[in-house]
Amino acid sequence: MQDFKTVVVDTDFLILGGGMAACGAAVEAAHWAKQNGLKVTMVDKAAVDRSGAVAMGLSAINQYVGLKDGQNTIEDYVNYVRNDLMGVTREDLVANIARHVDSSVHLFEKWGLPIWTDENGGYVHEGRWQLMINGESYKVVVAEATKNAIGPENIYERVFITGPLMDGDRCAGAYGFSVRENTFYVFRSKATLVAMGGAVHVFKPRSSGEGQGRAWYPPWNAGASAYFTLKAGAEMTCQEVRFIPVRFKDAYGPVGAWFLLFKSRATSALGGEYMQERRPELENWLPYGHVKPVPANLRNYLMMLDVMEGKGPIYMRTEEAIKKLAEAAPDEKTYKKKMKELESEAWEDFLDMTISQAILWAATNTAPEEKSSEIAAAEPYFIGSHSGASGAWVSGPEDLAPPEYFWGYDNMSTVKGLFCAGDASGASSHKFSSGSHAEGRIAGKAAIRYIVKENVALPTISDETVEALKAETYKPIKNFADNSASTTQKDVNPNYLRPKMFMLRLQKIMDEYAGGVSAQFTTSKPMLDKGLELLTFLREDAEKLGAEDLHELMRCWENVHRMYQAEAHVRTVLFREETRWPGYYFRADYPKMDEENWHCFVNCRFDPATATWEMMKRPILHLFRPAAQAAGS
Ligand code: SFD
Ligand code: AMP
Repeated sequence: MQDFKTVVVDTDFLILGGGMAACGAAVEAAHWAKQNGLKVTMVDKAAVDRSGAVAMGLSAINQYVGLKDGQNTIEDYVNYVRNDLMGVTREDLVANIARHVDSSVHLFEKWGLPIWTDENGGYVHEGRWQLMINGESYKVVVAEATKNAIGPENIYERVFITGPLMDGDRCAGAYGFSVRENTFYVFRSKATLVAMGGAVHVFKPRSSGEGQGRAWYPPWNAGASAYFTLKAGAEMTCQEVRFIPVRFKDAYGPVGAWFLLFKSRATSALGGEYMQERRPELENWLPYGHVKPVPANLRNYLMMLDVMEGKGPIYMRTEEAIKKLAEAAPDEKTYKKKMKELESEAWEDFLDMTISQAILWAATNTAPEEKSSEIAAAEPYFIGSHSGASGAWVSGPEDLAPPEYFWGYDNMSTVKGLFCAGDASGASSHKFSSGSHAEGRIAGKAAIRYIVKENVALPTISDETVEALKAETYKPIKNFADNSASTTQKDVNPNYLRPKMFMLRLQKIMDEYAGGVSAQFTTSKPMLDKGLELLTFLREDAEKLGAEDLHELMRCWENVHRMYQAEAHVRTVLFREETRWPGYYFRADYPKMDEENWHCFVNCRFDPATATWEMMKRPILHLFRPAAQAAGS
């Protein structure tokens, strides 16, 4: 086996990840750090310019409250989020993000992001909360501001974070490895922010075989946030709340612009509009069945009912929507011009953020103004920033959070010195790219305050600890190097398991037992129990992962991270004995919502010392009017 050198980096505030939340944290923390003579360091497994979910760009900013123009109030946003999550939301966290998100959007614009404006200079809205952008360079713009704020010399790119560095009960940094060089990194810090995104490819994707690797959310967000916080011993929340997005089938193009901007209908192959025809079903999910917009999972559910009755494929009626919008034109010439404009907007929507969808349209001779496109419910994702809610249980802001939700510093997890934001923090959905950036800013400021106020010192980490973490990190390299010569076919070896096979096994377990696509998103106690048993064997076999090179080493650890996310999910779905989010998953043995017993958060904690899990209920406390009411789209 090769030699791997060890580099120890000392910093005050360590930011893990280089995505939207991380970049928000960096710009805000840089300001406060400068005033206090502190150092801020960022570590990303990729290159910040094009890392994370916004790598390809985006075509909309999905959270803009518009407080400046009095368009909406914070309470409006909280109501919208609470309703969309079937009542399960930390209102203090959502409100805190909502009151800061507009300023992140204004910063993006100042830094050079083109936001569409109308003839009066106002922002063009996609829907009530969403703004249209020319977003192909969104991430580059946000990254540039980050580099300017903390200095490129403080950004470590292509360094994969493996796990947390602990100093007793506080988080004191992280360790990981370069995916390009033989270097093991130990980052010692006074405060650490986890912002390494959500988890993709925990479940078997619809795109397997020929389309393997394709997904809606980025496959390189592989559960590092969940692993890190679990391994640090932090309490986690909403681990059952996976997100199933409806997407253009096979290339995962988002649907928001079609439903909201183009005002398209989705119909079954027979022409029926499930959102109308199936409306009576919503009565079974009150009060949430009555709110506007209909919660995302219930929209999914109504579509799934059509699919289960054999009425598929389901189509986004793009040609109908485009023609309807153009028909408002007063004459033929304006009509033609409008048609061209809409056609280019339709392509731009995907070229800005999901290029593979535009390629699929081209490959299948699809002109959206002429032909409908199939849509389908995708496989489950773990993402605290969109319409899922999984993540760490974090402290709310002092002025809004009730005592049950407050323990000192905004966005600090239940572990001292460990902060979380974006996909990494839970129960505060619908923050998207802009809200994640804003939440990063909130967490970044709080982390600096924590360092200064608590006068935190750098930890002492023994050489033995460093050597043990290093040996654990590179074990897959050793497994492979020691054993690969014993067989002629490197993939087949009794002494190690390559990461791809490991991932396929994890995905199969989750798909079949935890309610994936091929199980029609349905599971039950016996299925979950069996899934847990199989996950136990998988955990044993994780010791035998083998990596041929540094790239495969990253793949090994990504899959270990996914496995922990999977177990947290299975245990939480098992604990919550009801079906609260039909359309995300169904408990066949508890097919109804049970407000009396389960109007609560389900939290869990992994004890790293004993490798045991603890499950608990936490109360949902309302800060705003809890009435289920129209919140608008
Ligand atoms: O319409 C490690 N999102 C959308 N948000 C919007 O505001 N508008 C849209 O139009 C959106 N759409 C959309 C979106 C996402 C995707 C993939 C598509 C379309 C195709 C959602 C947002 O992008 C999302 O909510 C935020 O980006 C979340 O921010 P954050 O910071 O929680 O995650 P990140 O940006 O993905 O960054 C994660 C970072 O972690 C790094 N990382 N670093 C070190 N070690 C490890 N082990 C690591 N693992 C991960 C990553 O490299 C990255 O830097 S629409 O469809 O909804
Ligand atoms: P998506 O493209 O599905 O990620 O959605 C982008 C934004 O539009 C998110 O804020 C969604 O919640 C919202 N959205 C998507 N479809 C609908 C719909 N049919 N009704 C209301 N809001 C929607």
